[in-house]
Amino acid sequence: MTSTEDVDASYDERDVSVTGAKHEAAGVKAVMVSMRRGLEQMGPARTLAALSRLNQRHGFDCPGCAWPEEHGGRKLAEFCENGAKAVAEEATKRRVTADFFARHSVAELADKPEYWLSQQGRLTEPMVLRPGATHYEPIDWDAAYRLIADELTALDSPDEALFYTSGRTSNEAAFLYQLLVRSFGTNNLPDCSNMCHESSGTALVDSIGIGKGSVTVDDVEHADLIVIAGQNPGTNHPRMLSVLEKAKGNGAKIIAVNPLPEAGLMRFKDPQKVRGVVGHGIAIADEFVQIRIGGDMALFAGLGRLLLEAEDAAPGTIVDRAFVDAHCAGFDAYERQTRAVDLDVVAEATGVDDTQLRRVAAMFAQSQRTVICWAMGLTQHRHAVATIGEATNLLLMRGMIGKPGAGVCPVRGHSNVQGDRTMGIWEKMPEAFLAALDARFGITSPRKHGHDTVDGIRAMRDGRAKTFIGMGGNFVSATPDTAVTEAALRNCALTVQISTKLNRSHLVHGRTAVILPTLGRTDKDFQRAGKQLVSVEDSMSMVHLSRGNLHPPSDQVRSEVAIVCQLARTLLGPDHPVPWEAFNDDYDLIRDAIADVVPGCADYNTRVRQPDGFQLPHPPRDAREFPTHTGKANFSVYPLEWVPVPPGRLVLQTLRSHDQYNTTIYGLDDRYRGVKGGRRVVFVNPADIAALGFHDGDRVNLISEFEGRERRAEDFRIVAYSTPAGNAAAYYPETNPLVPLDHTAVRSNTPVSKAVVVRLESWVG
Ligand SMILES: Nc1nc2c(c(=O)[nH]1)N[C@H]1C(S)=C(S)[C@@H](COP(=O)(O)OP(=O)(O)OC[C@H]3O[C@@H](n4cnc5c(=O)[nH]c(N)nc54)[C@H](O)[C@@H]3O)O[C@H]1N2
Ligand SMILES: Nc1nc2c(c(=O)[nH]1)N[C@H]1C(S)=C(S)[C@@H](COP(=O)(O)OP(=O)(O)OC[C@H]3O[C@@H](n4cnc5c(=O)[nH]c(N)nc54)[C@H](O)[C@@H]3O)O[C@H]1N2
Ligand SMILES: [Mo]
Repeated sequence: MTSTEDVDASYDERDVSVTGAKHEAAGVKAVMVSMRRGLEQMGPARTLAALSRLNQRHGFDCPGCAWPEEHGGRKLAEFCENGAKAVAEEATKRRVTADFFARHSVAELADKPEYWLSQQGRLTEPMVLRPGATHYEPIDWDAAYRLIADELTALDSPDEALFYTSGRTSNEAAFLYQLLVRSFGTNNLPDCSNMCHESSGTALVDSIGIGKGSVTVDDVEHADLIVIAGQNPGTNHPRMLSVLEKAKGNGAKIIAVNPLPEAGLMRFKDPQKVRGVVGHGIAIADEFVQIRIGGDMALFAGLGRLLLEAEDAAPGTIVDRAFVDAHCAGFDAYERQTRAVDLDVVAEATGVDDTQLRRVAAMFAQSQRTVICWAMGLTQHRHAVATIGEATNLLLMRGMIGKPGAGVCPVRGHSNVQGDRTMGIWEKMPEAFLAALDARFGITSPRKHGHDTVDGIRAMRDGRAKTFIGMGGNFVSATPDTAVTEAALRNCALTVQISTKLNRSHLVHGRTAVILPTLGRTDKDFQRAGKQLVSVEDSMSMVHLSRGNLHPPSDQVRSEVAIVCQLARTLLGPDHPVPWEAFNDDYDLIRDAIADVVPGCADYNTRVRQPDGFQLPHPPRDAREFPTHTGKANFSVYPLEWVPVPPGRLVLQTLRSHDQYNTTIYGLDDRYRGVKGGRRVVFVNPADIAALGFHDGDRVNLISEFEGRERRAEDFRIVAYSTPAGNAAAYYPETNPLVPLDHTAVRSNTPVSKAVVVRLESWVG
């Protein structure tokens, strides 16, 4: 692609077409789609170079999801359709140059959809938008660091700056970034996890003392019962399907809990097997629980009651008394509350009939090794922390933690979101971590907790935060309440985005704005000491290396580590006790520092170089030790909550299509749900469509109602779809304007993106 023309990525939402939803995931079609996207973006040589190194021992970690690689005998192509799309998106040969920014004003680009923006290609040089200017112009690196450092130094307090992180950043870059931020003097480290699995972390720290999943791939493969609640693995964690297939081969039963009959949960065709190429693949779910949005806490509570009754009928068969007595606290209170659960309320909250509830309870009762997996369908609710606590209660009662084949499995999103947390990206890191950091470097980290994502938006809105720096991500489009967030960012003196690709966060900006182009996972990274490696941690606490092998988009693009080190030197001065220059030259030195500071990382450089890396400690998994405030695993007891549907309204969940990565839109086809050529659709139960006086295919506005205020998103095509009555679904980020900033999960402060009360109104074109 030459630099004098744009990539044609225009489309008309009027062309959206809707066919029947698919009931199986993957298969040959998936391979074809991934090859086509690779060839379009990268050409044949780069496609081969990239895909043959993806998730291999000497290759790079997939920038797709955080599901672990298979160890030992990896398949030649250990990737999936959506991993291949993630790679094509990053390794594309398309380029956004200074010339591109000269041709397009910021105002013009701000009118383009995210799809158009991300299709233009990789960012190639640092750019600045001066106060009042209409266009970005080039700036050299040193001048960019100086400009940012001057703005930061001019603040009344370091707490007036926000340092956001998205979850692709390597462990090395994340460790240095939080070190820079704390050296500067603030804990304002909001991250994408605040909008993602924060509720899982909060609930699990209460229940088992560590906010991470307790299972390995091997455990999932050897479980006899796997629950998949609020997760769409066929699209968002496709490599999980082959593990589920293996588990089924070993005799596991699978229960899918979801308002939608997602293709990957129903059937799966492994494209790497002949069986995947013909026929209808294998059935995944033995039991599909089509739950009402927000009904999961009631489901787990109802199952708890039925399990306690099963214990009464056959004492000693259900409750693992030895485990509960030795390792748990709060069982009595849990038992009292759970025996009193009203099964009529459970039926109302879940929409699940008594027969199915009892069938599911029997599956739990018969299981010797249960794993519960979940993702955003549980975490993005007002009562998310309580819901995850309730799911964990079921496992604790049955002694299903800290033994092979059983445990909790929050399936993470971004490929290194878990690692970033381990490295200190959190607005409230524990004292022990801060003390170790201070001791290692001779700095004094601030102790006052910082802003998370939602509080950070409030701070910018209210003028309490004036500088925003984003280490990756697309803050404007990923966060709730788009109008409020946009105004908040425009209220800043400076916004800086360290990015691989163009996105809307470059176009909704502070008085001055800077774009710093950076290397991605697939790019080669050379520093003074030679070729550098980085490391990442997957959803199951495995830490391993990632080595890019492609030529970077331009010689102007810097690694995240280099950007942090050079900014730190400019901001903190040459006498700062952290050896920024040496860290920049040789990432082994960063890993030595990580080994000294981060728990479980001793001997990091050696262990990360073992063929499959190493696993971080997890006391509940490793030794049935529970480092909670009671020193035991805690049953959690919260009042039962669910999401009733107000009359004439729908409860809307905002979710991902099969053709996007969060705010990066790969394409316009949600193949498994049968939507093609557009994204402004709303899936509604056919009975609701009729009751509300509409027809399939009508165009409507969505109006969200929260605490007396209305928010609007216009012109969506109604698609009749299988979802419980009263529920609806539409894609994120188009629906983020509807999600109220102040509607967040209790305790985790995660925006409630899966339960937005809306009414429909005819769209008048
Ligand atoms: N290809 C691709 N891969 C990705 C991503 C991507 O955008 N594209 N994003 C990455 C990230 S950051 C994340 S966090 C993960 C997200 O992975 P998921 O959590 O699978 O993503 P969502 O599309 O938000 O899907 C939520 C699922 O929960 C269901 N659900 C909604 N409400 C409820 C409820 O109340 N109860 C229950 N039981 N189910 C409910 C929805 O129907 C849907 O199936 O994927 C990661 N992987
Ligand atoms: N309504 C609604 N809102 C949601 C959600 C939802 O389900 N519904 N889900 C939430 C969830 S789970 C998440 S995780 C957040 C996601 O929030 P973010 O992580 O902020 O968003 P992404 O779309 O993943 O960010 C994409 C951008 O990251 C940059 N990028 C990609 N790779 C790299 C890299 O290697 N380095 C750097 N520096 N930059 C890179 C590119 O410029 C790209 O444009 O959104 C949340 N928002
Ligand atoms: Mo996420």
